[in-house]
Amino acid sequence: MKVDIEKFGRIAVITIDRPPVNALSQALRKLIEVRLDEAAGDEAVKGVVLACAGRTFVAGADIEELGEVRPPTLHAVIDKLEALGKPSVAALHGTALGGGLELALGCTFRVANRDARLGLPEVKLGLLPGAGGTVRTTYLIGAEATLKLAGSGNMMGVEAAQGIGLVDAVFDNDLVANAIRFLSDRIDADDIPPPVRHRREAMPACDPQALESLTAELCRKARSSAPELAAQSVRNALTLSFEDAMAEERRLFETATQSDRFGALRHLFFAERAAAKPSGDVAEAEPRAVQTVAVIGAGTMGSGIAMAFANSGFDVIVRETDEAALARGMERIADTYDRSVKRGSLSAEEAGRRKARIAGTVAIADLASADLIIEAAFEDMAVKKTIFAEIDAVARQGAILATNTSYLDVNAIARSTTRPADVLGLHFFSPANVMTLLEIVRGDQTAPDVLATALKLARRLGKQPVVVGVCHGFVGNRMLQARNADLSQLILEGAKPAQIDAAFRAFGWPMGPCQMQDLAGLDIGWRNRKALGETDALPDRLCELGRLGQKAGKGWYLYDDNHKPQPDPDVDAIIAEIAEIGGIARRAVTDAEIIDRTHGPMIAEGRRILDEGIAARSSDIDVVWAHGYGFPRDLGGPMYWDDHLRESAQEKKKV
Ligand code: T1G
Repeated sequence: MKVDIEKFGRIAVITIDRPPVNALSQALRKLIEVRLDEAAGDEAVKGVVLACAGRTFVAGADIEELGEVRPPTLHAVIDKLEALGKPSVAALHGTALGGGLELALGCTFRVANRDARLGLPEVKLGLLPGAGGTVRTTYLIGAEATLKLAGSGNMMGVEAAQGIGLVDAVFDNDLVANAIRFLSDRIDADDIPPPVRHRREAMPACDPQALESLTAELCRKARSSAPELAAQSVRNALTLSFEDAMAEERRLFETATQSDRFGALRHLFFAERAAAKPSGDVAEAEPRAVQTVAVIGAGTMGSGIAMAFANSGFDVIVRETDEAALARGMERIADTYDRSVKRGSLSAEEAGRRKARIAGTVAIADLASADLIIEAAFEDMAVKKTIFAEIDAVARQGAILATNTSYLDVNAIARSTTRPADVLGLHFFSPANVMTLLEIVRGDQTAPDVLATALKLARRLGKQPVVVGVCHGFVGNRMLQARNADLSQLILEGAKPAQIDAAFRAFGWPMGPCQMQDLAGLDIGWRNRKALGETDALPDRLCELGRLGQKAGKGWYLYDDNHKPQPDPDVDAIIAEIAEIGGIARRAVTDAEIIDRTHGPMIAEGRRILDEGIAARSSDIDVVWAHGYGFPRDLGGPMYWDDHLRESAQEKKKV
């Protein structure tokens, strides 16, 4: 880690260098202060360029150190930068995020590489910017634009940033040289604005009502109240003095860093990166090259997987057994892209490029050129073994053969080929072109370079990978079965479906288990139980009565034309009848009991999964649940919640 200073005539260039992302640790802040003092004290220096080495400008404060106030604070460094008494320019490349953007706001100007991006992602950690990001930014670009940035945590491109005055110039290359020239020209033209803290008068006007509705929308999208923090601080920037607004921002920030929510979100931040990083023999292995991907099956999963790869620039071949099925699959893909274009989330040109990357075929021989073949056929072991024997016969040497199975034994599938080392599971979650989780199922014989390839593919697909071992349902679905195992009993004892779903939503889930089963179709569980020779009287009865869920207009609930779930007295009658047959006395069931009897077994199953080595880390399980099942991120994942938050939540309930 170092901070260099070099003079180019009257301009001093200070270069920050702390791989991998120039995160602002306490030690780094000290080194920056030393260089700022040097520049301030050198009469020959008339201007300062602040740049970074490596792949990005400062990507924020060091998240590891957040919550510990260790001088010099970032505030102090930015204040020193502003008080240089000489104009300065931040030269932005990569991702200038959080404290990095705040540092840049301490400069007179900001210039950037055309492909750079800026953001205030603190909200994704349950925080708000803590070093002027809601105050100086509001002065520069206005309250609404600031809240959009700080309340969503999304990154912004530099053209857009320049359009709202966050960036003063954009360059295609030679960033530092251009920054030096930019600053020199401004000095020569005596065109130097005051520090950002003094630009409040020029602040764009703001409609308070628009701010309120934007805040509500941001909280809804985030499924969290965290955006409220940034909104409050932006409002302070409009009404308080700079000093008071900054003091309030600092107070809100320090309080937020002590919250359970921040602890949970920081846990997930590092857990996601740990899960994605190759380790052991996989870290030593060289990933194989993959450009052409074949997908077997063009149903819901197959078409979603095909789009996921096409969206990331791969060439895709979709194979179905007959022309009619292939046509349906290709039509499903085209319709999905057309809907995205209609919604405005994708340009017609980009949709055309993505569609053009997906070819269809019924000839298994056409898969011979594929680097990776993913089977997404019917969830039946005999069907999968037949398919793998077929593709084993045509696939080129070195091709990777993957199954998208949600539950089945990947080792048994691998044994149906002559190349078990090339076989693994790639368990996508539906819709595969949207959901971020990818369970990478490592078979007993899967080669390390095949795992390394899968991890590299996940990054290119923008997926969150978790490597899991082979067992029925791997990590997520195995624990989901445990979570729902007592559901019928709870309902027969007295907890209605609507109460259970409401208790889950109050916990933070986007949807409860009964509504989720209606959405997916009750017949999925019914088919699985029959395949295993098991019964579950209540949902079995619903299925026998054709109450298969939302697609049938009724399941646990009755559905109106807008698919809105309504409690159904007929279901209450079915519950009462089956409870009576089973001699189950009905009683009031508390929400706490509902959570205990669903989340308890799920977490116990997670502990068994760890003991069996199916998951390498407890935090991997949290990542599976946060990305694949909507476990509330503010609670860190099921294992983190059980280890750190469950007791205190129960204590709070007792008060
Ligand atoms: N602090 C510490 N480590 C960080 C870090 C950070 N801010 N950002 C990344 N890392 C580590 C990460 O753990 C990984 O480590 C390596 O860098 C590569 O990261 C006062 C309080 C910048 C877009 O939230 O979004 O500023 O695993 O795998 O995919 O108001 O990292 O290699 O050991 O993610 O290329 C606000 C978080 C902080 C940005 C790059 N900033 N980082 O993505 O690499 S709070 C953020 C990212 C703050 C101020 C507040 C991404 C990235 P390892 P990576 P990437």
